[in-house]
Amino acid sequence: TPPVAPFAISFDHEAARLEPEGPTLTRRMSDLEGLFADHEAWQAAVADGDPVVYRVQSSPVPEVDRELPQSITTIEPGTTGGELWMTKGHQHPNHQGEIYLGLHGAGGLLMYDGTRHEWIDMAPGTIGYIPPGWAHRSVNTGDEPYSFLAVYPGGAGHDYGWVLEHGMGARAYRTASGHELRPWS
Ligand code: S6P
Ligand code: ZN
Repeated sequence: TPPVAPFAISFDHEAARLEPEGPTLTRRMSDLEGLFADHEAWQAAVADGDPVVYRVQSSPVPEVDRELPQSITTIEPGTTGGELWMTKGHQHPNHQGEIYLGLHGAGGLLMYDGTRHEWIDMAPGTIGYIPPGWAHRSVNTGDEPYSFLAVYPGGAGHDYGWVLEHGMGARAYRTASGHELRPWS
């Protein structure tokens, strides 16, 4: 793929959209198999309408080495077996860093390096830094959609199997007063 020519991307903060548009990815509950601790609650949610859990909308910068793609993820509010709705989570196989910028709603950025986990509360204006080698998952901790902008190296790659194999170190649950992290189960 040849490098793209310079171009302007309009960042519609209110709508949480990038224009021009590249690919949009929609993840439904059925796409999150094996990720929630409560498998029966997950199955019930799939059977009960298989709701959209999150969408990822990208600008047209390709995911290839040395390019710098961006995307906006919007996670719907909800819980499954008490566990807050979240992204699948992945590791970058080439161990490259990434930044997230909170746009709307309340969320969390859970990171795990295979030994330790870290959590960053994400609000509009928060930049969450993901260092190389830390798997990352985003969580909606609020009761409205949570959106953030991600900027990442095009050659980073996305390893989803890593999370299935190693977990994320902790899980985020809804509580009466907000949310809490519990040890991985
Ligand atoms: C890409 C970046 C995000 C996620 C998106 C969805 O490196 O971290 O754009 O892809 O938030 O999460 P996931 O885990 O399904 O890719
Ligand atoms: Zn990433």
